Amino acid sequence: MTLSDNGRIDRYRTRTVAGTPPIDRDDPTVWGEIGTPGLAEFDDHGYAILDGLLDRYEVVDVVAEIDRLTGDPELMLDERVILEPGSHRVRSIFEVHRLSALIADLVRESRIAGLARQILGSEVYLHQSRVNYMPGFTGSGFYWHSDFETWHAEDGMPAPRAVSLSIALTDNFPFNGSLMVMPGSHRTFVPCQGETPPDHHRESLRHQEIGVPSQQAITDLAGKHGITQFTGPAGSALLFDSNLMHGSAGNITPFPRSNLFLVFNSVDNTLLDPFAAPYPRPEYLASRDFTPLM
Ligand code: 6CS
Ligand code: FE
Repeated sequence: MTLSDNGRIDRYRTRTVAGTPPIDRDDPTVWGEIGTPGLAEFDDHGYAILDGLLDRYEVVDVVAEIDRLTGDPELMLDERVILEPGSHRVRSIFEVHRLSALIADLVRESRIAGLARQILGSEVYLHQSRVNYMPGFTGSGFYWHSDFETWHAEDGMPAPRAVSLSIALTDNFPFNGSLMVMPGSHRTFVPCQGETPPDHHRESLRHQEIGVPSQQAITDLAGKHGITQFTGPAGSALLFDSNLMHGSAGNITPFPRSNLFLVFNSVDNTLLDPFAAPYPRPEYLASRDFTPLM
């Protein structure tokens, strides 16, 4: 246990100048009843695949909603829209639950928010929502990272008591940039070397350079846990722990890949000041409205 720069006890110290070795996570993964079907596996692997979470009609509705958003020229000037590096194509749109009533309603449904409540053993609120697009031919990937490392350092999330749900809106093949995960890696916290510069967060969403683990740490984790990939038809989903090591390669196929990404945090794990950044990121990346989803 060490102290963060502003003197708080910090069990997940990261972004130091010199770098520090990986540590065992001392928080649980499943905070609810472990006896609930499927939760023991989630606890072991740090993720679960949900086949057919949305049916094909629901996928069509969500995709139409997102096409409406990307077709809105005014929204394209909004800071919530992140473009691909070196192009004008949309990479991510954040806060989609505020831009779309259909998505807001979907998030609250018990088959969605209820999953997070079961794992986190408490009421939950939405920490972040986004749509990620990986266009065909030119889609660039996301380098290996733990989401919790960023949320802790830059958003002030105290503990890895959050889960992400990535709902496939297109088919995910092994060859169109689908997400790779290291099963079981959620039990290890990998601190990243290098202080967080001010105002880097938008660039980091295009191409992450701060908050990336060392090649040695990735090599060790991959050697211990191996790598698997989430593939499946549109409507299937991946539910994963906030500290699971994951990443994706680019997409040179003609088949685009998009997903709706929702992050649920426990109401008992609400954000503080950042643990390793000069100031908090904007609310469209890290909500400070902690109202439970009902
Ligand atoms: O910024 C975020 O909240 C998430 N996105 C990226 C590209 N990295 C950190 C975290 O997963
Ligand atoms: Fe991520």
